[in-house]
Amino acid sequence: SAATATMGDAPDVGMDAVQRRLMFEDECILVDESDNVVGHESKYNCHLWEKILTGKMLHRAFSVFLFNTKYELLLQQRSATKVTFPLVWTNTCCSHPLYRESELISENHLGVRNAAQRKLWDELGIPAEDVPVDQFVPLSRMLYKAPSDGKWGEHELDYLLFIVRDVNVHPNPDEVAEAKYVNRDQLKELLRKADAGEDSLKLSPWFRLVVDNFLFKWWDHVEKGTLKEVSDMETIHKL
Ligand code: DMA
Ligand code: MN
Repeated sequence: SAATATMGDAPDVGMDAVQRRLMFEDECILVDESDNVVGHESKYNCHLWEKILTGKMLHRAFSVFLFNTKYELLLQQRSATKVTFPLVWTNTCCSHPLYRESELISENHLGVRNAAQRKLWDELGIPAEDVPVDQFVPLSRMLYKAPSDGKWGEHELDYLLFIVRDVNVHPNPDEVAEAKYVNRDQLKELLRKADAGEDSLKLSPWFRLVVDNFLFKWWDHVEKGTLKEVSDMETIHKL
């Protein structure tokens, strides 16, 4: 239980109340390396590095990349109160489909699409009607593991979802410190600064993996309107 897990656990005492609630309420979907559902586990346990090291906490996640019709990508800086990866810059929105009927639907990846729509509203105040579930283009899946600070980390099978829409954005300060659109040159400048350690700018490890492996080639297809041609939902990239 929550009480047992946190009892006498000094580092959790300072955990933000909103984030703590999500840590225990959100039930993540455990998968094997082929993305078969094998169980479920609290968001809290899924992100404890000590448990991740057992290899039993691999869970399903998604990363949304939202472009406006000028083909600029919306980025967010995670809030200071996030338990994992606070204040890092990353793609538009990331989270987990939850262990509930509406988010477990495998047909056409509808469960992951529903979760993406839910979290775009939660994190960025983007209304559901601005991001219809059929407008997400699932491009691929990647498997990665990354430590955060202290006792936290990620081990995820991450669905990469692209969407091109002009939307209303009202960031939720519990989740997002800042949100901004970037074109390719502005993103390259951000990458340069992060690499040089300038302005204490940090990028999330999963965003970095997508940038280094896929993003610029997929951006061409965003601009040409040919994203569906490069979608490959058969391969799971182990990065
Ligand atoms: C988890 O994101 C998913 C990825 C791809 C890192 P998160 O830590 O932002 O999850 P949540 O928004 O549910 O806290
Ligand atoms: Mn996760």
